Amino acid sequence: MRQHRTMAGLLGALLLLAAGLSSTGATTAAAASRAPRPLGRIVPAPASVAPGGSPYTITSTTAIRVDAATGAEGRRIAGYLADVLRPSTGYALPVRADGSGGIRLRLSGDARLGEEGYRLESGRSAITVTAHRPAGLFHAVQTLRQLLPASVERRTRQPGPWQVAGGTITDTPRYAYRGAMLDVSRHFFTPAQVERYIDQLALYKVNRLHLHLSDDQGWRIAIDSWPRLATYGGRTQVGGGKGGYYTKADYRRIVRYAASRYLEVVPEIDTPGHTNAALASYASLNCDGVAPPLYTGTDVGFSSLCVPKEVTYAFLDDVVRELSALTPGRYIHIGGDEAHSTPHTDYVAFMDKAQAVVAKYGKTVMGWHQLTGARPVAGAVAQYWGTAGDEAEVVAAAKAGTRLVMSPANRAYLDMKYDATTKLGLDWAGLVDVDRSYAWDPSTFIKGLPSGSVLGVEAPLWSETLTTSADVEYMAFPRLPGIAEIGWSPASTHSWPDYRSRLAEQGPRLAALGVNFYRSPVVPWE
Ligand code: TNX
Repeated sequence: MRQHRTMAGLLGALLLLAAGLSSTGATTAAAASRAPRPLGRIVPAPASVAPGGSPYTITSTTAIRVDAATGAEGRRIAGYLADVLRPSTGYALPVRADGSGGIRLRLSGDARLGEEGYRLESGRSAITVTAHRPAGLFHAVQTLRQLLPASVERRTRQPGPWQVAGGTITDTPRYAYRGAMLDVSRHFFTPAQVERYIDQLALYKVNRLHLHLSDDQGWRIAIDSWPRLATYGGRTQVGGGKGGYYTKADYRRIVRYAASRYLEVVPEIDTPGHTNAALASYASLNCDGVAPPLYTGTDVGFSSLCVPKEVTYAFLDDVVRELSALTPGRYIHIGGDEAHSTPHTDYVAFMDKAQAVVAKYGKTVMGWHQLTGARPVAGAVAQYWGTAGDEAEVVAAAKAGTRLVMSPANRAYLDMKYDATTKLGLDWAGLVDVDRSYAWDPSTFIKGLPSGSVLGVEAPLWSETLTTSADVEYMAFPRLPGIAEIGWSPASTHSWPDYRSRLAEQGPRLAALGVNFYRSPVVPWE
C-alpha cells in the first residue's frame, strides 16, 4: 500500500514535470487543474490504493446503475449521489437497474469489506463500487465526491471534465465509532442547523452524532411525563437568549436525517451534575425542595440531582424510557462529568442506579470517563476527555473490560481556540491548531491501555461561545476532518506532511460547499 502511494506520488511528479517542460506556466496550471486528482488524495486516507489504468470520465450519457439485488437502500444512495452530481455537471445521470458501464453500486457477499468498507474500481468504461453493506456504498460515494474536482460541490453548472483517476481503492475503517458531538444546550441549534452539520460530517465518514441535550443552561428535548423540562428549562441559553428545544417530531427528524447519512444519534442527558435546567424546572428534584433560577452563565460544577430522593429515580426512569423509545441507536449517554457538587459516595450510588435504568430500556451506557471512578457496568463505554493520558482509573476500568471513546481535550476538543487570536472558543485545554489536533494516536494516548479497549474517537464541540452555524463550522473545520481520519485510517497512513497537503486540497471543496472554515497558517491552502 505504501509502495503504491509512493509510486502514485512519483508518477504525478513526473507528469507535472513533463507538462512543465512542454508548455507555458499558465497552460500547465490549467492542465493540472483538469487532470484527475491522484487516487488516494482524499480525507480520511484510504486503507489501500492501487492506481493504474485509464481514468473514468463522467459525461452527459453516464448512468448510475444499481442492480435489483442491491435493493432499495442502494437505490436511495444512488439518488443521493445523483443529487450531488447533477447540479454542477448539468448531466441527467439517470439511476438505472440494468445495462453496463457508468457508475455501478453493488452489494456483494464479500464479508471482508465489513459493515462500512468498500472497494472502488475506476477504469475507462466504468466506476464499480462494491460493499458488503449499504453503509459501505455510502462511504464510497464520499470517496467518489472527493476524487472529483472541488467544483462538483457547487450547486450551479460548472465546466468539466469530470474525471476519476484509474485504479482501485479498497477501504475499511480502523475504528467502528467515529463521532462528533454538538452541544445544543449552551446554545440551541435548530434541526436544520444540525442537519447541515450532519451533511458536513458525512463527507468525512463520521458515523456517530452525539447530541448534548441537557446542561445547566438548557434542557433541549421534550419529555411528555415532565413537560416543564423543555417548556421552562429550555427557555434560555448562555448569555440569556431565548434557547429552544426539540419536540419529539423534531428529534425524530434529526435521527432520520442522520440515519440517511449513516450516522447513529447518541443522545446525552448529563447527570448528576450539569442539571440546573432540570432543577429549575421542578422544585421537587432539589434536596431542599426549592427550584433555583434558570442559569445563563458558563460556570460548571455547581448543580446536582438529589441523590437520596426517590423522585430523582422516577425522573430518570421517565426520561430514559422516553428517550430510548425515540432513539433507534444503541447508546444512551448519561454524562457524569464535573459532578463537583455531588459527594463521591453519592456519585457512585447514583451512577449504579442510572446505569441500571439504561439497561432496563435495552440500551448501552455511555458516560464521560469520570464513570470509571464509579462502578461501570459490563459493556459500558467511557468517553475520555482528559489531557494527560495518565489516569489510572481509566486504565484499570479498561483492563476490566470498559471500552473507551477517545476525545482528549487538548487534541479532539473542537471548541479550543486555534491560537491566542481566535475570537471564538475556550482555552482551558490549551491552544490547539490543526497540526496539534492531528498529532495523536487513540491507542497510545493513554499509557498502558490493553489492546482492543478503544472503540473509537469523537470530536466534541461545546457551544458556550458559539451561536451560529458559521461559528460551529469555523471551529470544526478544518480540525474535524483530522479527527475523522484518525478514526478511519490505518495508523500506518498517519503522516502530518502527507495529511496537511491532502487537507489543503479540501479547502476549495469546503469553500464550494459554503463551509466557513479557518484558514490555519499551518496548512498550505491551495
Ligand atoms: C468541560 S468536557 C465540560 C463541559 C464544557 C467544556 C468546555 C466535559 C465532559 N465537560 O461542560 O462545556 O469543558 O470545553
